[in-house]
Amino acid sequence: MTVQHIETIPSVPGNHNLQSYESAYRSFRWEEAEKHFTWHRTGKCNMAYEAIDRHAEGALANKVALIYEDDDRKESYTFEQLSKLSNRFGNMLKGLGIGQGERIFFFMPRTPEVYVGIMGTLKIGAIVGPLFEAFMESAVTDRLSDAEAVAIVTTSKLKHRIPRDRLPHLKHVIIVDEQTEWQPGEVDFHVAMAQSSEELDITWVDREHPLILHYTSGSTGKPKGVLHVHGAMVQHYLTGKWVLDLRDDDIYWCTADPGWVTGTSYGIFAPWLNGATNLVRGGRFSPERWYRTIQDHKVTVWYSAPTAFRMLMAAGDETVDAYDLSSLRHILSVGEPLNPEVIRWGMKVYGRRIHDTWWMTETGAHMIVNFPAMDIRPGSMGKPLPGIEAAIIDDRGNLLPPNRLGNLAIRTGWPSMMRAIWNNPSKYEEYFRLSGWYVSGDSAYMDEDGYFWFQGRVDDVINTSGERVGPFEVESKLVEHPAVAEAGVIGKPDPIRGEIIKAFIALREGYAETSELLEEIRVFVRNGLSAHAAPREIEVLGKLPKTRSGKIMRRVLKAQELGLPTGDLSTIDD
Ligand code: 6R9
Repeated sequence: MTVQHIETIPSVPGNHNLQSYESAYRSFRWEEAEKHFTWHRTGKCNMAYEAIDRHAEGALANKVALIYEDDDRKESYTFEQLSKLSNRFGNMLKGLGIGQGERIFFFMPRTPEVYVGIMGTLKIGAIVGPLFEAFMESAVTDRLSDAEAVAIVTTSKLKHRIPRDRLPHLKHVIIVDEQTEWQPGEVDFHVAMAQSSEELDITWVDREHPLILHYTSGSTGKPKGVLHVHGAMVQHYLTGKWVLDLRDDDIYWCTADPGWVTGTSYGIFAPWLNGATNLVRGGRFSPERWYRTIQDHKVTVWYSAPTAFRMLMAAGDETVDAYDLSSLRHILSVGEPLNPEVIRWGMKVYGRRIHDTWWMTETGAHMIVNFPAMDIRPGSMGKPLPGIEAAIIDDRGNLLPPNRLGNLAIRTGWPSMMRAIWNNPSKYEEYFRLSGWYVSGDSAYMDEDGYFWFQGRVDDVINTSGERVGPFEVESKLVEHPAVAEAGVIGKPDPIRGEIIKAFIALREGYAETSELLEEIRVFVRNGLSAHAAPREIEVLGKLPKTRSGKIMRRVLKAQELGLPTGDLSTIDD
């Protein structure tokens, strides 16, 4: 493995919510942070109370909690309004006979109804199940039947993907838009909301009470239902404060859909626990519309993903120049490794650092991040959050020394850790097979200074001529080449070398595939990284297969290359 960093981008001095990482890390105790919440006094809590009602009862009642916009709708809601609307929704569910612990799914575009509905569901102690609107019938069916969902909130267009006859537990289909014909079991959201009281006695729950069930796809087999609890709020709150660096006057925009954990932990819980104004943009990605959103709403904190930043980079610097993005104060990224080239480009066009954050559906909240008050080493995901012990271990659980590639693991027992895989205890146990550790399935190393460097999923690490190569460093070098917009790298079995490196790339606009160009790209990687890391094969694709959350699906590239079954494709982007 090549260790070749120490490009550093220093922090800009300023008033960050976390001023000194080192001292916070040494002295931190979760118990201190927990004092912020009701259970400290009463033994009971509720996420929706802390996120919405607490503010609605206090000084922030008339502060805008949610700004919503898509190409047709532009709306905003104060904390007080959201409190009343979510009370109505909670009462609506109660009226349908739904109670604590039952599963309510949301299968629709991310409009305000989703945010109201999620809060209302939590207020009565029921469990939220968010789904991407793009899921087709079998993906929806798998998840609803595994969770034995009793109700689903959806639209007249999407309801046809919900086969009621195959879902015996599903009693209610709540439709949020207009339709002319109503089937038995369908509920008119607007009528039922109007008929429900805006007064609700919130259901106080234990901190271990289930909150949300996020389905995440494994590479093989059916999706796993990752279960989180209300007590996760401590970590959502604290990371909102320290990592997102949220302040009172921030306009915060997380670009993720609630179907992905980023769209709930950081698109709902963290900002509202911190009393921030949360902007939600519906509709699909477009560089122009995204920049317009930042400009028009004066977005200050922006949380997005490498795939989006790479697309913005490919759209060209002129696009950036056409907008006033001077409101931006803090930019963050999650979901995939953040290529150093993207960070350098961000410095050039936004004049700001993009802060990488690493975590997973299973971890529920940030684990390893770049804090605003910390030097960034481009290509590194940063350092563990205070209260989190991260390590690189071998397959038997032994700690590995710095700069050795191994399993990225976290010492068990942090507040936002998943509490179960729904209906699948043995899958849950697998994560904890090395005593005392949560094994992430990611491959990484830690440098001498404690920065963590992601290399790939453990299954994606390539063994070529006896060298272990992480696909990420090859991909990052590839996207430094001006012709390459995106890259996905796999190991392809080879009788002599074990595996060879094969790269799939998408070209930037204005470039055509020629054998000279591909050779130039190969030489570029060889000179920039090493001979053994240079792809022996490069194939140009129109676009790379990605998940709905923007992750390049290397296992799909590999399966296709080898003519093998592609496994679960329910989360693939179309
Ligand atoms: C939040 C989220 C988790 C997997 C994770 C890793 C990859 C996420 C990353 C990253 C490198 C980062 N991943 N953040 N890889 N650098 N900053 O993405 O959850 O959808 O469950 O995915 O995503 O491989 O294990 P989830």
